[in-house]
Amino acid sequence: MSEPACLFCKIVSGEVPAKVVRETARTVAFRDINPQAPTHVLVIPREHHVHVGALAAADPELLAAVLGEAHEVAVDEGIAETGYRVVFNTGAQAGQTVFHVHAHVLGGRGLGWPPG
Ligand code: IU
Repeated sequence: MSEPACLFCKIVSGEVPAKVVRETARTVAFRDINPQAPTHVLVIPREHHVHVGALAAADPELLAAVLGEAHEVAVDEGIAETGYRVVFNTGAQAGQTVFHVHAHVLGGRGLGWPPG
């Protein structure tokens, strides 16, 4: 289940290059092209789902796998103990610009609250 016009589906297929840091049978994690923190990695399911709500409804086990990989990225990056944030921007008003669900894993600096 991939969408031909979807940028992140093209990263999954290898058609568009990305700095991949972790891969599993169902997920891919790669560095964000415009990092907002010293660690900024995106974790995506290989399957196309538009946002976290759609993924939760269609395949909760896959959502759990995405979250598990987000933590493994934090471990690999050495930020699991100091602290990190997992963000799903969901919908245009929340800042979602790529409509293939992705977990932002952010850390390596102090992160303000509330977010902007
Ligand atoms: P958003 O939550 O949908 O706004 O996040 C999309 C992210 O995808 C954003 O942080 C971009 O910098 C990132 N990104 C990328 O890593 N590679 C790309 O080719 C494109 C966007 I377009």
